[in-house]
Amino acid sequence: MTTERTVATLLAGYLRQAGVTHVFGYPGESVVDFMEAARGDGPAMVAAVREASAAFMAEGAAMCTGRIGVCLSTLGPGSTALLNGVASANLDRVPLLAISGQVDSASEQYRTHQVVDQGQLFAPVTKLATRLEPASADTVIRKALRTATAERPGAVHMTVATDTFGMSVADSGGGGKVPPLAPATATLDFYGDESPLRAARRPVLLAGAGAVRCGASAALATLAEQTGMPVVVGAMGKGVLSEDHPYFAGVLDMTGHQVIWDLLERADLIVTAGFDAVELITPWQITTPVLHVDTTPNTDQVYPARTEITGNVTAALWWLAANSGYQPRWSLDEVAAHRAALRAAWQAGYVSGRLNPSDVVTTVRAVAPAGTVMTADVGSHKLMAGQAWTSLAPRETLITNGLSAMGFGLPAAIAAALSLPGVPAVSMIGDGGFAMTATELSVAARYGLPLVVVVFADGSLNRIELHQQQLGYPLTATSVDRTDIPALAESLGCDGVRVESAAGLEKALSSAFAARTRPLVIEARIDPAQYSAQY
Ligand SMILES: Cc1ncc(C[n+]2csc(CCOP(=O)(O)OP(=O)(O)O)c2C)c(N)n1
Ligand SMILES: [Mg+2]
Repeated sequence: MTTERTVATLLAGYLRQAGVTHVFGYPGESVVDFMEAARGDGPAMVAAVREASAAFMAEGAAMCTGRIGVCLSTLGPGSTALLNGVASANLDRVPLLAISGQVDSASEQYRTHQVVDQGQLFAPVTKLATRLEPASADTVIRKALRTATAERPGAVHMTVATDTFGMSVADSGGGGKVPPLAPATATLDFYGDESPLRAARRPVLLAGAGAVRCGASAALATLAEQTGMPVVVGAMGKGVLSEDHPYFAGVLDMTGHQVIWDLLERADLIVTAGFDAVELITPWQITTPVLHVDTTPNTDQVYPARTEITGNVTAALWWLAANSGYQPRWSLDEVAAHRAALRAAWQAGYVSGRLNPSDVVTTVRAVAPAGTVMTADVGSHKLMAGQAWTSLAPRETLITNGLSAMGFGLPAAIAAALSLPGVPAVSMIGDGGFAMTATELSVAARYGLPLVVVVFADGSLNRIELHQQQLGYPLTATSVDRTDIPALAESLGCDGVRVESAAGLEKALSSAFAARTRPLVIEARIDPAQYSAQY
């Protein structure tokens, strides 16, 4: 039996079934039929201030929920604006479906007004750039969902001509049902003879976003405890081992990174657990042997590995726990001493009596309730927050390290607050990234989100300024024009406050996580000396 429906209702229905609650986008004539189809039973359309932010919102929603994120734009100027966030999700290995309209199919081959070849535009920054046609829509939607979510996940772009949305589709032959959208649950493939972990005396675990996707927290903690292995995590795997765990050993390539690289260099084996090369900032220069454990083979070859275990990361870690002996390799005192050295590294350059970047992170962490989702933007503040923020569970810290595009932090926090009602959300962003996305605050205000936005106001694009200084160049184009951030926030429907000391910040935060219906924006006037000392 076949049922008649339109391409637009078919697509909206598939998204609902895939657990998508929001489509983040910006309207245009070409997509109003889809927006109308989604209006009734959802997913709900959230209008961002610009498409670039909509794509980051979709990425943030996917990161915190584990489900595919969806963003929507019109043709041409809309789709080109969407590009950055789509590339971001792809490089961050986050499942994302980006949908853009296109002129009517009859005129697409010759019209010039607002027409770009979106297939070519998105091909290099997606796993798949496809288009919906009525005859194959049912299959192509499933293909898009499965491609975006299959390991390693990433972005899929879909072009839909204006007239196509309203056309009837025949849903037949087992269509209409979403395919599996998660990593395989139990398979394991072994490459190389023996697990080198049995013989290792100073092994270290290096966990990443793949461990989060496979839900590997319990297996990771058990393996670490049983074999006495310190656990380093990539920035996008933060929280996969609770950072108050005695075997937690820090975040790779965030502030204080040399202490972590020294630990990895001194180890006699690195056991990766869903660690992905996109979680690196510095090149891999150490020669410690690696046992590669991931959902995919070691095709990047950023590090050589003679043994690979591929499949579900959780299953691989349980297998290793059962087959690696019970002899603790590191004592808890040794791991604690390492953590103390790491803490000293991210505190280095602390200036008493000033508002240091580390103060901002630790002060907010101290008052943020358990379960708070924290998003960071990109710059010096990200490196500090990535290390100094204590993550207690996976998907609570949203950081981009693939494309590492400024403009991610605020939209991602808005999406987290929308996707997880009742869950506190805080965004830590630089004044440069804030300037790029500040008007999105009106979206947070529109929905009455109790979001806390902390702007690290140092008057500079600090990360780039430090680089200019190191090269001995005069500072050029790296200052950030001072704005009255609280006044700007209030004009966008938020509360705003400026602080210049840790005590002032504590006061501003005193009711920040209480029941509120307006976002709170805190301009934290920091002294960036700590960044310079650590560069
Ligand atoms: C979209 C984009 N443009 C440029 C860069 C390069 N970049 C990396 S960090 C940085 C400085 C960010 O400044 P700010 O937001 O003030 O954060 P801070 O470094 O001062 O903490 C820049 C320009 C980038 N990552 N993304
Ligand atoms: Mg700055």
